[in-house]
This record gives sequence, structure tokens and C-alpha cells, in this order.
Amino acid sequence: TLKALIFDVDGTLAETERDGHRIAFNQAFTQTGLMWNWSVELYGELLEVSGGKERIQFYLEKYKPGLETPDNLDEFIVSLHRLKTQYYRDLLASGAIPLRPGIKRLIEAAKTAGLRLAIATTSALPNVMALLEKTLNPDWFEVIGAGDIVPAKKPAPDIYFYVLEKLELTPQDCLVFEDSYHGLQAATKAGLKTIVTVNNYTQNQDFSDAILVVNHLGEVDKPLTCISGKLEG
Ligand code: XBP
Ligand code: MG
Repeated sequence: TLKALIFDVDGTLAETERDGHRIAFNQAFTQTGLMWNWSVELYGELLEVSGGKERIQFYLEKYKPGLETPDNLDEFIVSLHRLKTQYYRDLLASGAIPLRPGIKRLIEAAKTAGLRLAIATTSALPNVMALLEKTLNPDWFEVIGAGDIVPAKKPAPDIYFYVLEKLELTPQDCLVFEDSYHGLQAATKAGLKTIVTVNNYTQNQDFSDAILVVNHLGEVDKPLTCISGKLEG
């Protein structure tokens, strides 16, 4: 029987990447005196790597191979990322990023039905809290698995194993909501069933492991399209 819903954050609860994280990365770069600018298109490629610090590292390796990097590169990335997190929190606190359609309704209905709720994300905890404080209520979520709490980020299943352990539930008791291939891989490898709501960055990815793939969860003018599905029972 279904006992809990587990939600990814970025791209699933809200479209945070293009107009949220990306903007905050660019603000942090400018503030640090770096002439880097992550365009919408480039950011789509950089999403290949999850985790903000990991994404900066990947960008340096792939796009700035000749760059003279500081000896303390890790510290440099950590402080750059800390600055990015501040900008991102400010952006969310301003209300710039709404929830995706149907999310609030689904979460309220799940609570009413007595389902338990949890979060599994690679994003840093302050980012998750900023979104939940502005749009839902952090207290509704019994477990919030976020950021560096597990070293191996999605597509590794670790964050889902962490959340399952904290909930003291088996994969069969839970249903996951994700928006990306990486997220779906993480959940699937943890033995979890997943519903995918695609977005602009993820719509062409492979979601054959999902039990259901839709364009959104309803409550919006745009027609709700079932892209694929293999619901049983
Ligand atoms: C989210 C991410 C994160 C955010 C940035 O993926 O990839 O890296 O873009 O977050 P998912 P931080 O939705 O699969 O969890 O900068 O806080 O790391
Ligand atoms: Mg996501």
C-alpha cells in the first residue's frame, strides 16, 4: 500500500533551473569578477552534472581547460557556490519562482489522505527551505534529504536510500515525483516507482523506466498530455 510520496525539488516542485539557479550562478560569477556567463542553452548542457559545486567544476574542466585555477580550487568553488546560494535564496524569497501546476493541490490532497511526505534532492538544503518557506510549509515534509548529506549525487540512488531509511519504509510503500533522467535513474536504482513531469530542459530525455510521464499535473490552461505510461494495479 502507498504510504508516502517523495518529491524531487528542482524542475519538479518548481521550474527553478533556468530562471533561478542559472541566474544566481551568473550573479555570483559577476560579483566575484569572473567574466563567465551561463546562457540558457549552455546551462542545458551543464545540467548533465547535478550539484552546483560539481557543475562549476565540470564547467571549468570542459569549457575553461587552459584557465589558471587557484591552488585551493575546492575552497574557491565552495565560496563561489556559497555566494550563489545567497543569490538564489534572495531570488526565491522575492517570490520569483512559483510552484509547478498541480503541486500544491497534490500535496494538500496527499496530506488529507494521510500520506507521509518527503524530499530527495541534490540541491543544497538552504535552497530547498527557501522554496518550501515561500510556497508550501517545510513542516509538512517528514524527511528532507538534500545537498551533501550523501556524497554521491543523482543519478546515484544514495539520496533515495537515505530518505527510505529515515522514513523506515520500503520502496513498495512509496511513489516518487521527478522531472529528469538523472532523477529517474536515482529513484529507479533505489527500487522506487516514479512519475515524471517533464519540462523544457528534460522533455527529450529517456523516461522508459517511469510508470507515468506527463507534461504537468493539471490546474493550468495548457492541455494535460500523457506522454507514456505503464500503470498496473
Ligand atoms: C538539481 C540540481 C542542482 C541544482 C543546483 O537536480 O542539479 O544541482 O541545479 O543546486 P535534481 P545547488 O532536481 O535532480 O535534484 O547549487 O544547491 O547544488
Ligand atoms: Mg529535478
